[in-house]
Amino acid sequence: METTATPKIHDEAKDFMPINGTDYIELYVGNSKQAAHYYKTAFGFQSYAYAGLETGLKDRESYVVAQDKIRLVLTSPLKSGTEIGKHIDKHGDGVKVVALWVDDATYAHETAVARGAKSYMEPVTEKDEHGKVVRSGIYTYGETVHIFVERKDYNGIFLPGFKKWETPDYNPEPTGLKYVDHMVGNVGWNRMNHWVKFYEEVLGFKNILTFDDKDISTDYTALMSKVMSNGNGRIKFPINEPAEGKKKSQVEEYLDFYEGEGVQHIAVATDDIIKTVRDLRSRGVEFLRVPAIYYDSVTDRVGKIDEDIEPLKELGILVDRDDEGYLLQIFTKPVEPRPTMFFEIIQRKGAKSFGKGNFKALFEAIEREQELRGTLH
Ligand code: TYF
Ligand code: FE
Repeated sequence: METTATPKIHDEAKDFMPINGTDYIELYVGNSKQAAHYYKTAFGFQSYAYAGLETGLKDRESYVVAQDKIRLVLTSPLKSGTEIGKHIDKHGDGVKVVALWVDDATYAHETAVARGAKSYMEPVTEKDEHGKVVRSGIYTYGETVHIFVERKDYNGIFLPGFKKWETPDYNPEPTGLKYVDHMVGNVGWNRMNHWVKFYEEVLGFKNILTFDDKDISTDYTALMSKVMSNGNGRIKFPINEPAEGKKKSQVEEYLDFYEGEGVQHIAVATDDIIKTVRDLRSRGVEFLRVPAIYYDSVTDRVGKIDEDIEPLKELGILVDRDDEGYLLQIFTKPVEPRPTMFFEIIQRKGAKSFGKGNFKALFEAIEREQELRGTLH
C-alpha cells in the first residue's frame, strides 16, 4: 500500500536531529586508486582529495572524487589484517560510511546514543590550517555506519588530513550528476520494521511511503520497502527486506552475496537524464533494460511528459507519475563482481515518490539478470 506520495516535512522546530544533507559516502574497496579512476572515467567524477602514504598514513589510502554535491571516498588498506581489509573480505567492495552533514556532531552523537544507537566513533576534533572539523559516528544496519560531520568552522578542501588531489593530465568531463537523492538499505528477513523504528527513534525520521509485497512482488521475487525521511526531507533512506515469493528475492540474493545487510543502491539526481545516461553509456556504464513493449503503454500510464519517448526507449529510461508530477529513472547493473550495490540515475519533475509504477517491469529485468547468474533459486 502506498500510504502517501508526499514526504511530509516535519515541524523543523521540533526536529531533534537537524541534518543539512549527505556529506560523503565512503566505500571500502580492494583498489582505491583504480576505483577512483573508474568513477572519474565512467561516471564523470572529478579528482578532489587524497590521504595516504603521501600525507603520513601508514595503514590506508583514500581517494575522494566529487561531482557537484556528491562526494565519494574510496578507501583501501595498505597492509593485511585491518578492519578495512576484513570488511572487503567479507562484503566485497561496498559502502561503509553514509556521512551526514550536521551543525553539531557532539550533540548528534550524544542524542543518538541516548536514544539507543550503538556508538561507532566518539566525537573527534581534527584541525589543520583551514580550521577544524568534528566527527562522530553510530552504527546502522549490518556493518554500515553513519558519521556525523560538523564542518561549520572549516574551509579546507575536504577534511583535515586530506590534501587536494590534482590530476592536471586527466579530468574527464562531468556527466551531470548533482546530488544524492536517496540511498537504499537491504536488511534481513523481518528486520525492516526494526530499522524503521531505529530511524524514527534515534534520528527522528518519519516513514513517508510504504510498499508491501503485494505492491511489488512479480511472479517470482518479492520485497517490502519503507521509505524513511529526515525532518527537512533532504535525507531519504528506503529500507528493503526480502519477502517470500516463488523464487529467490533480489534482496535475499544481495544478503547472500554481501554476507549481511548493507547499502543496495545510491540514487543520484540529474537535471537532464537523457544527456546523462547517453554520456554514461558511452563511457561503459551498463544499465538494466526493460523490454521495448514497456514504451507502448508509457504515455497511457503517465500522460504527457516534456521528453520524447524515442530517446527514453533507446536508452531504457523508465517513467512514473504521482500526484505532484513525474520522474524519470534508470538503474545500473551492479558495479562490483558480487551482485550487490548499484546506482540509480533519477530526474524528478515534481514527483516525490520512488517509481512504484515501474517496479514490475524493473523487477522482471532484475530477475532476468538473476536468471543469468543462476541465483534465482
Ligand atoms: O529506491 C527505490 O525504492 C526505488 C525502487 O531493488 C527500487 O528505486 C527498489 C528496490 C530495488 C530497485 C529499485
Ligand atoms: Fe531508488
